[in-house]
Amino acid sequence: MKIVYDPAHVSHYPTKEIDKGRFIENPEKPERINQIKDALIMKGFDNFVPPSKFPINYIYLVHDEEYVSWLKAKCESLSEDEEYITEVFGYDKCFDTGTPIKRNTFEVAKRAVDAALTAARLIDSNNVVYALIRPPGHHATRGYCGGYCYFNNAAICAMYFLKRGAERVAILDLDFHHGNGTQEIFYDTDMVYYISIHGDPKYFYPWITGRESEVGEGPGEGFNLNLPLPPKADWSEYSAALAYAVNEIRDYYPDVLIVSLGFDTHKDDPVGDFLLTDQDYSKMAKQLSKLKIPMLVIQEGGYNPQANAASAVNFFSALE
Ligand code: SP5
Ligand code: ZN
Repeated sequence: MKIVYDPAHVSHYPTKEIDKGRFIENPEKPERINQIKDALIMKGFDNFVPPSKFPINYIYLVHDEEYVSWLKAKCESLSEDEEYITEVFGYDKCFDTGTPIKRNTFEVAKRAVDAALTAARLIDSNNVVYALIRPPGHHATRGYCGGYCYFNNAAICAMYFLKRGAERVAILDLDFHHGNGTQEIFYDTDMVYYISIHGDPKYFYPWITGRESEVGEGPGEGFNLNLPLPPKADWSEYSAALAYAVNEIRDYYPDVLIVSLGFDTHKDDPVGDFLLTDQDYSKMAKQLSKLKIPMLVIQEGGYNPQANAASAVNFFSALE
């Protein structure tokens, strides 16, 4: 399995966020994915590929130019250690106070897109490629950053596949949080089927999206599926939702499946609130392998570096 990884991600390192009016430590740290990389190497995965550069136009397939220029200008206005947290939504093109912007954020977020696109380009009719990237992407909407996400890596890759002639793309979002950005971007199309299993937004971020009643609109009606689970959901509840999702994907018969993979579903994750164990990630991968559809796996959340590493090793060992 090819793994696309770019060591330059370390130069985006948010340190804080505002949660319920207080500063807390920001968990979206470089160690999150470096520990995954080290553990995969230890396990014998050695097919690492550096990202190629792609033109900025790929980002415009998904994001508004106004948002992209705002983010770039904001980064350029900051000094080395300055960390900008949104003050007024709408004036700032960021929808929460958990997504700090630093001087290198634009550059690193762009490089994550490049790594994801490099992985997408490596997809052929019968393989799995893993984009081991940060910052994550699934909360980023067309016009806003948020939820530690700046560019929607998975959505940009879906557009890439459509441009390259795919007729149908499925996105299975397994991060603990609902991918409000990805849902929004493809809400009105039947060419991308977005399916997400996540903590019920009645209790968890992003609060305002992720309900079962959100089914898509216009031609997209029926091509958006939310499977919210209660707090402390374990493998018995999770696997039932996953089996349902896998059946939906099989019936849709996409040319490619993009998996937005977050390990914040792990029982030891400090942000998520499910109870999945290390072993459950092997079972998860086995269910997905049955599909026999080319699979682009894109890293989203997961905030306990050790749990991330164990989960990733089990997931990718079971896929191979
Ligand atoms: C990509 C991704 O996983 N983004 C998640 C963003 C979640 N941000 C808000 C988290 C607020 C949680 N506050 C509770 C602190 C628990 N100790
Ligand atoms: Zn998450």
